[in-house]
Amino acid sequence: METIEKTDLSQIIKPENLVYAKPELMNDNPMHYCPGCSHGVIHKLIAEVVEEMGMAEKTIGVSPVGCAVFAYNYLDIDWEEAAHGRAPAVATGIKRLNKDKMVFTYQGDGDLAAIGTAETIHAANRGENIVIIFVNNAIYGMTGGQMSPTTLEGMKTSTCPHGRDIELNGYPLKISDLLALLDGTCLVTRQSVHTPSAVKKAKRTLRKAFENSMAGKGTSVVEFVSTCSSGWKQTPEQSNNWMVEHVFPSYPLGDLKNID
Ligand SMILES: Cc1ncc(C[n+]2csc(CCOP(=O)(O)OP(=O)(O)O)c2C)c(N)n1
Repeated sequence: METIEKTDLSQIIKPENLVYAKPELMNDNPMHYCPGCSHGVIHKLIAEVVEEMGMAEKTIGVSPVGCAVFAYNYLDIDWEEAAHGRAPAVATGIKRLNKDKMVFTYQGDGDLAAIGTAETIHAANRGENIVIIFVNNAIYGMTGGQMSPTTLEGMKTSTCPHGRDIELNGYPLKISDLLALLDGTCLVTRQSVHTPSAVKKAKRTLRKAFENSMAGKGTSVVEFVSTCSSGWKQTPEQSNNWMVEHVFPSYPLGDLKNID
């Protein structure tokens, strides 16, 4: 088979002309995520922040079940796998035994706000010094687009093809708002990566969250309101627009709590 030689960009691009470089912590494995999925950009932000903080050797991610499970294929840090919903409990144990490590969970809404509600609320209520990264695409992406607790009213999914019915299914769960009420949380914020400026803002907030965890300030929760073009049955562009038009009004971006 023909081998493709890797081009050493540093030989071609002068440092003063370099506008972007892939973080070293992101490896060259081809990503399996669907076109338009937010996971890739969020992975990149984690890699950049960890790298810029000089914490590459001291960061441990905990990924449970859902599309997030494959994060360990792309980010060259230490990872621990957790059962569905259990990441905050596993992260608690890791952080308590390794106080010098920077520990975070990486969870979807089905994972964090359904099967893992108890683990999430209690870890945050204990004020564990971990970062909870919550990728909220309002759907169970990996298993075929079923309704999740955060699915919007009227939103169609494979298990509510006529749209979420409040009488039947209850209200969309604003779990970050709940977490902000707990004394153990120091930062609870809702971000997105749908535009370059949103990405920049999200990165700053993510860094603050990681710094909080190392300063022992308690639990930081960074929710990323995200797209799932496959689950939503839209093109990447449509899903980005649909998120702005329909999801942001229910899950508005910004800090819900930020204690310095
Ligand atoms: C104990 C257990 N129950 C159910 C499943 C099946 N399952 C795998 S992924 C998933 C949904 C994950 O959805 P979400 O957390 O929203 O993540 P996404 O795939 O949307 O990123 C479910 C129910 C499982 N693997 N383990």
